[in-house]
Amino acid sequence: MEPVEYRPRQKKRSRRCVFLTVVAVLLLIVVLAVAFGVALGRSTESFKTTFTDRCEKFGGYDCEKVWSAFEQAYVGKDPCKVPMEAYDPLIAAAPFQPVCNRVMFWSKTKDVVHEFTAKKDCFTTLEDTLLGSVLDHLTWCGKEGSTETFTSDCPEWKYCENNTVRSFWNRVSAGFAEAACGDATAMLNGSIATPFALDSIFGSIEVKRFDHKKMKSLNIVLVTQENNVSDCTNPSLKNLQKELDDSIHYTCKEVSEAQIQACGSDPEAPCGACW
Ligand code: N1C
Repeated sequence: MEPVEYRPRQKKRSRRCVFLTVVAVLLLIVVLAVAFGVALGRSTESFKTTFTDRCEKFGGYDCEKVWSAFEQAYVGKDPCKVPMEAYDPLIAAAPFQPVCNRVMFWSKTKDVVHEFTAKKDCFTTLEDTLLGSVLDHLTWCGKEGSTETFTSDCPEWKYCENNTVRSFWNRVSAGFAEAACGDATAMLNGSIATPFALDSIFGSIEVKRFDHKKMKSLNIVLVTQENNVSDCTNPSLKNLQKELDDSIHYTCKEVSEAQIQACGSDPEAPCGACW
């Protein structure tokens, strides 16, 4: 019963214990690192798959080439330091064709507009073009020192203005607006106090890019609801008119959301003059 005899064995056992714990922790780190790497790779792969699938479905483009032009804008960069010009090569790879008399802009009315354009083939929105349709509803960004595309934890606009996604929409919206020709339409929201907001993409980018040599008129459809807040005399719409070149004819009409929905559902309704 001399405890002294047992001490060396206890020491040996506890050393083995420490050794096994260290090995287990190292193994866990390796497994986690591999899983994380695979997950990252998958995020790039699945994003690229969505991109190319949508691009192939659209048809008429070399989607590998469009993907490379897209990727170079943000991969390996701080996601807060991607200016809209970073997407210039993308626009060059998939240029906007002029759209005459069918172009539809919108601001704070995305759902009404797309519900209408989905039912009736009268207007072309940015989401009906290759770049708009491929990237709609997606989030992406890069990271300094990485070749990956990340789809989560990308900074929002509130956090930094020159972020990957916002700069994309700014750049493609600019290209889309420059190509607008003939009579153009814009659906604005009559349920808010400022239907034409200077800090919106429509207000800060598109209206400033209209080419008066190509565009004849801008026709505002102010989408109203029962308890409407704004009408065509709204001061923000005066700001809009001030932004337009004198040679672009301006009109504004208040149209209820119900009427727009009815126009969309009526197969006999003419394209332009339903409201
Ligand atoms: O800031 P907005 O509207 O005025 O931008 C809308 C305006 C439209 O005329 C489109 O041509 O700019 C174009 N556009 C899109 O097509 C688009 N699809 C998806 C701008 N933004 C677009 N998004 C996303 O919605 C994008 O993330 C951007 O920040 C919002 C802008 O919506 P908004 O404020 O209602």
